[in-house]
Amino acid sequence: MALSALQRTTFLVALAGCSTAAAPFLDSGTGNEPPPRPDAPPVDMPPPVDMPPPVDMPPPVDAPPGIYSHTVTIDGVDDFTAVEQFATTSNGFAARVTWDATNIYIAYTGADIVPTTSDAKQKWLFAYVDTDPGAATGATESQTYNTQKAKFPAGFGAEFYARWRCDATFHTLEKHAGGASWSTTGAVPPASQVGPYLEFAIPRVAIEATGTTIGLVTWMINEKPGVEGTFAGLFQGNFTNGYGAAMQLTKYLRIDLTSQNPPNDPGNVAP
Ligand SMILES: [Ca+2]
Ligand SMILES: [Ca+2]
Repeated sequence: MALSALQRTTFLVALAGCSTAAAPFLDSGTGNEPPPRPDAPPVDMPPPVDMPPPVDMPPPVDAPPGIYSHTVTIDGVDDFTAVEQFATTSNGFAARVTWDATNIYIAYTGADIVPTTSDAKQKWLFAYVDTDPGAATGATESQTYNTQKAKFPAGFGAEFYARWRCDATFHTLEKHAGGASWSTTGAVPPASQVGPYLEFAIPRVAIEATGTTIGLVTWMINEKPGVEGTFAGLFQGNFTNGYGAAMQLTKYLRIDLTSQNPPNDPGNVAP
């Protein structure tokens, strides 16, 4: 339908009112400003301000070293590395130790780890832990098995120990309860044994280890009457294998949780 003249006018005014792009120049009133020329060049945008060049980071100067950490999978497969290996007081037995933010990992190899070994129900692997080495706290001697125990090295006082019975049917985490008393905790260390290889983890939370160092001593015993013996101690030369009514240990592994040094670094031998 054709628009009437009045309708067309209203429609065009409405269009003009809506337009901004075509808004006419409005004199501000001074009358001195020349109207912009239709071909006035666009106002130049200021040139972009150059971003300042990246400041070179200064090279690290004596940057703090990383800390040593290695997570082991408890699956019966040996995944310890060369720097985590330790000779023991027995030629046929080797120890492995490493750690991460969550656990201390310990492994042993040797014929008596095989559950069918003779006297398997009377052979044990012990791992005693000092959560504050040097602080003169905790037990100065191990728990007695039959007639044997160990006396700890200077500076080592145990708060906990893990024990593994070589028939592979029993292992626990024990807590020092004062004097010669120990009590079994509810934390059973994850462990896996395959043939002559045993690996287990001691959760740092289970031993209430909140400091930056942890002391560790490990060894094995046979508690069978008549053939009692103490052997396979961590660190070759720690003690002389044999019957140990009070076997004097002379060395422990001092784990420094803030150090980049690997487990078998000579600096970790204490005292
Ligand atoms: Ca493993
Ligand atoms: Ca202690």
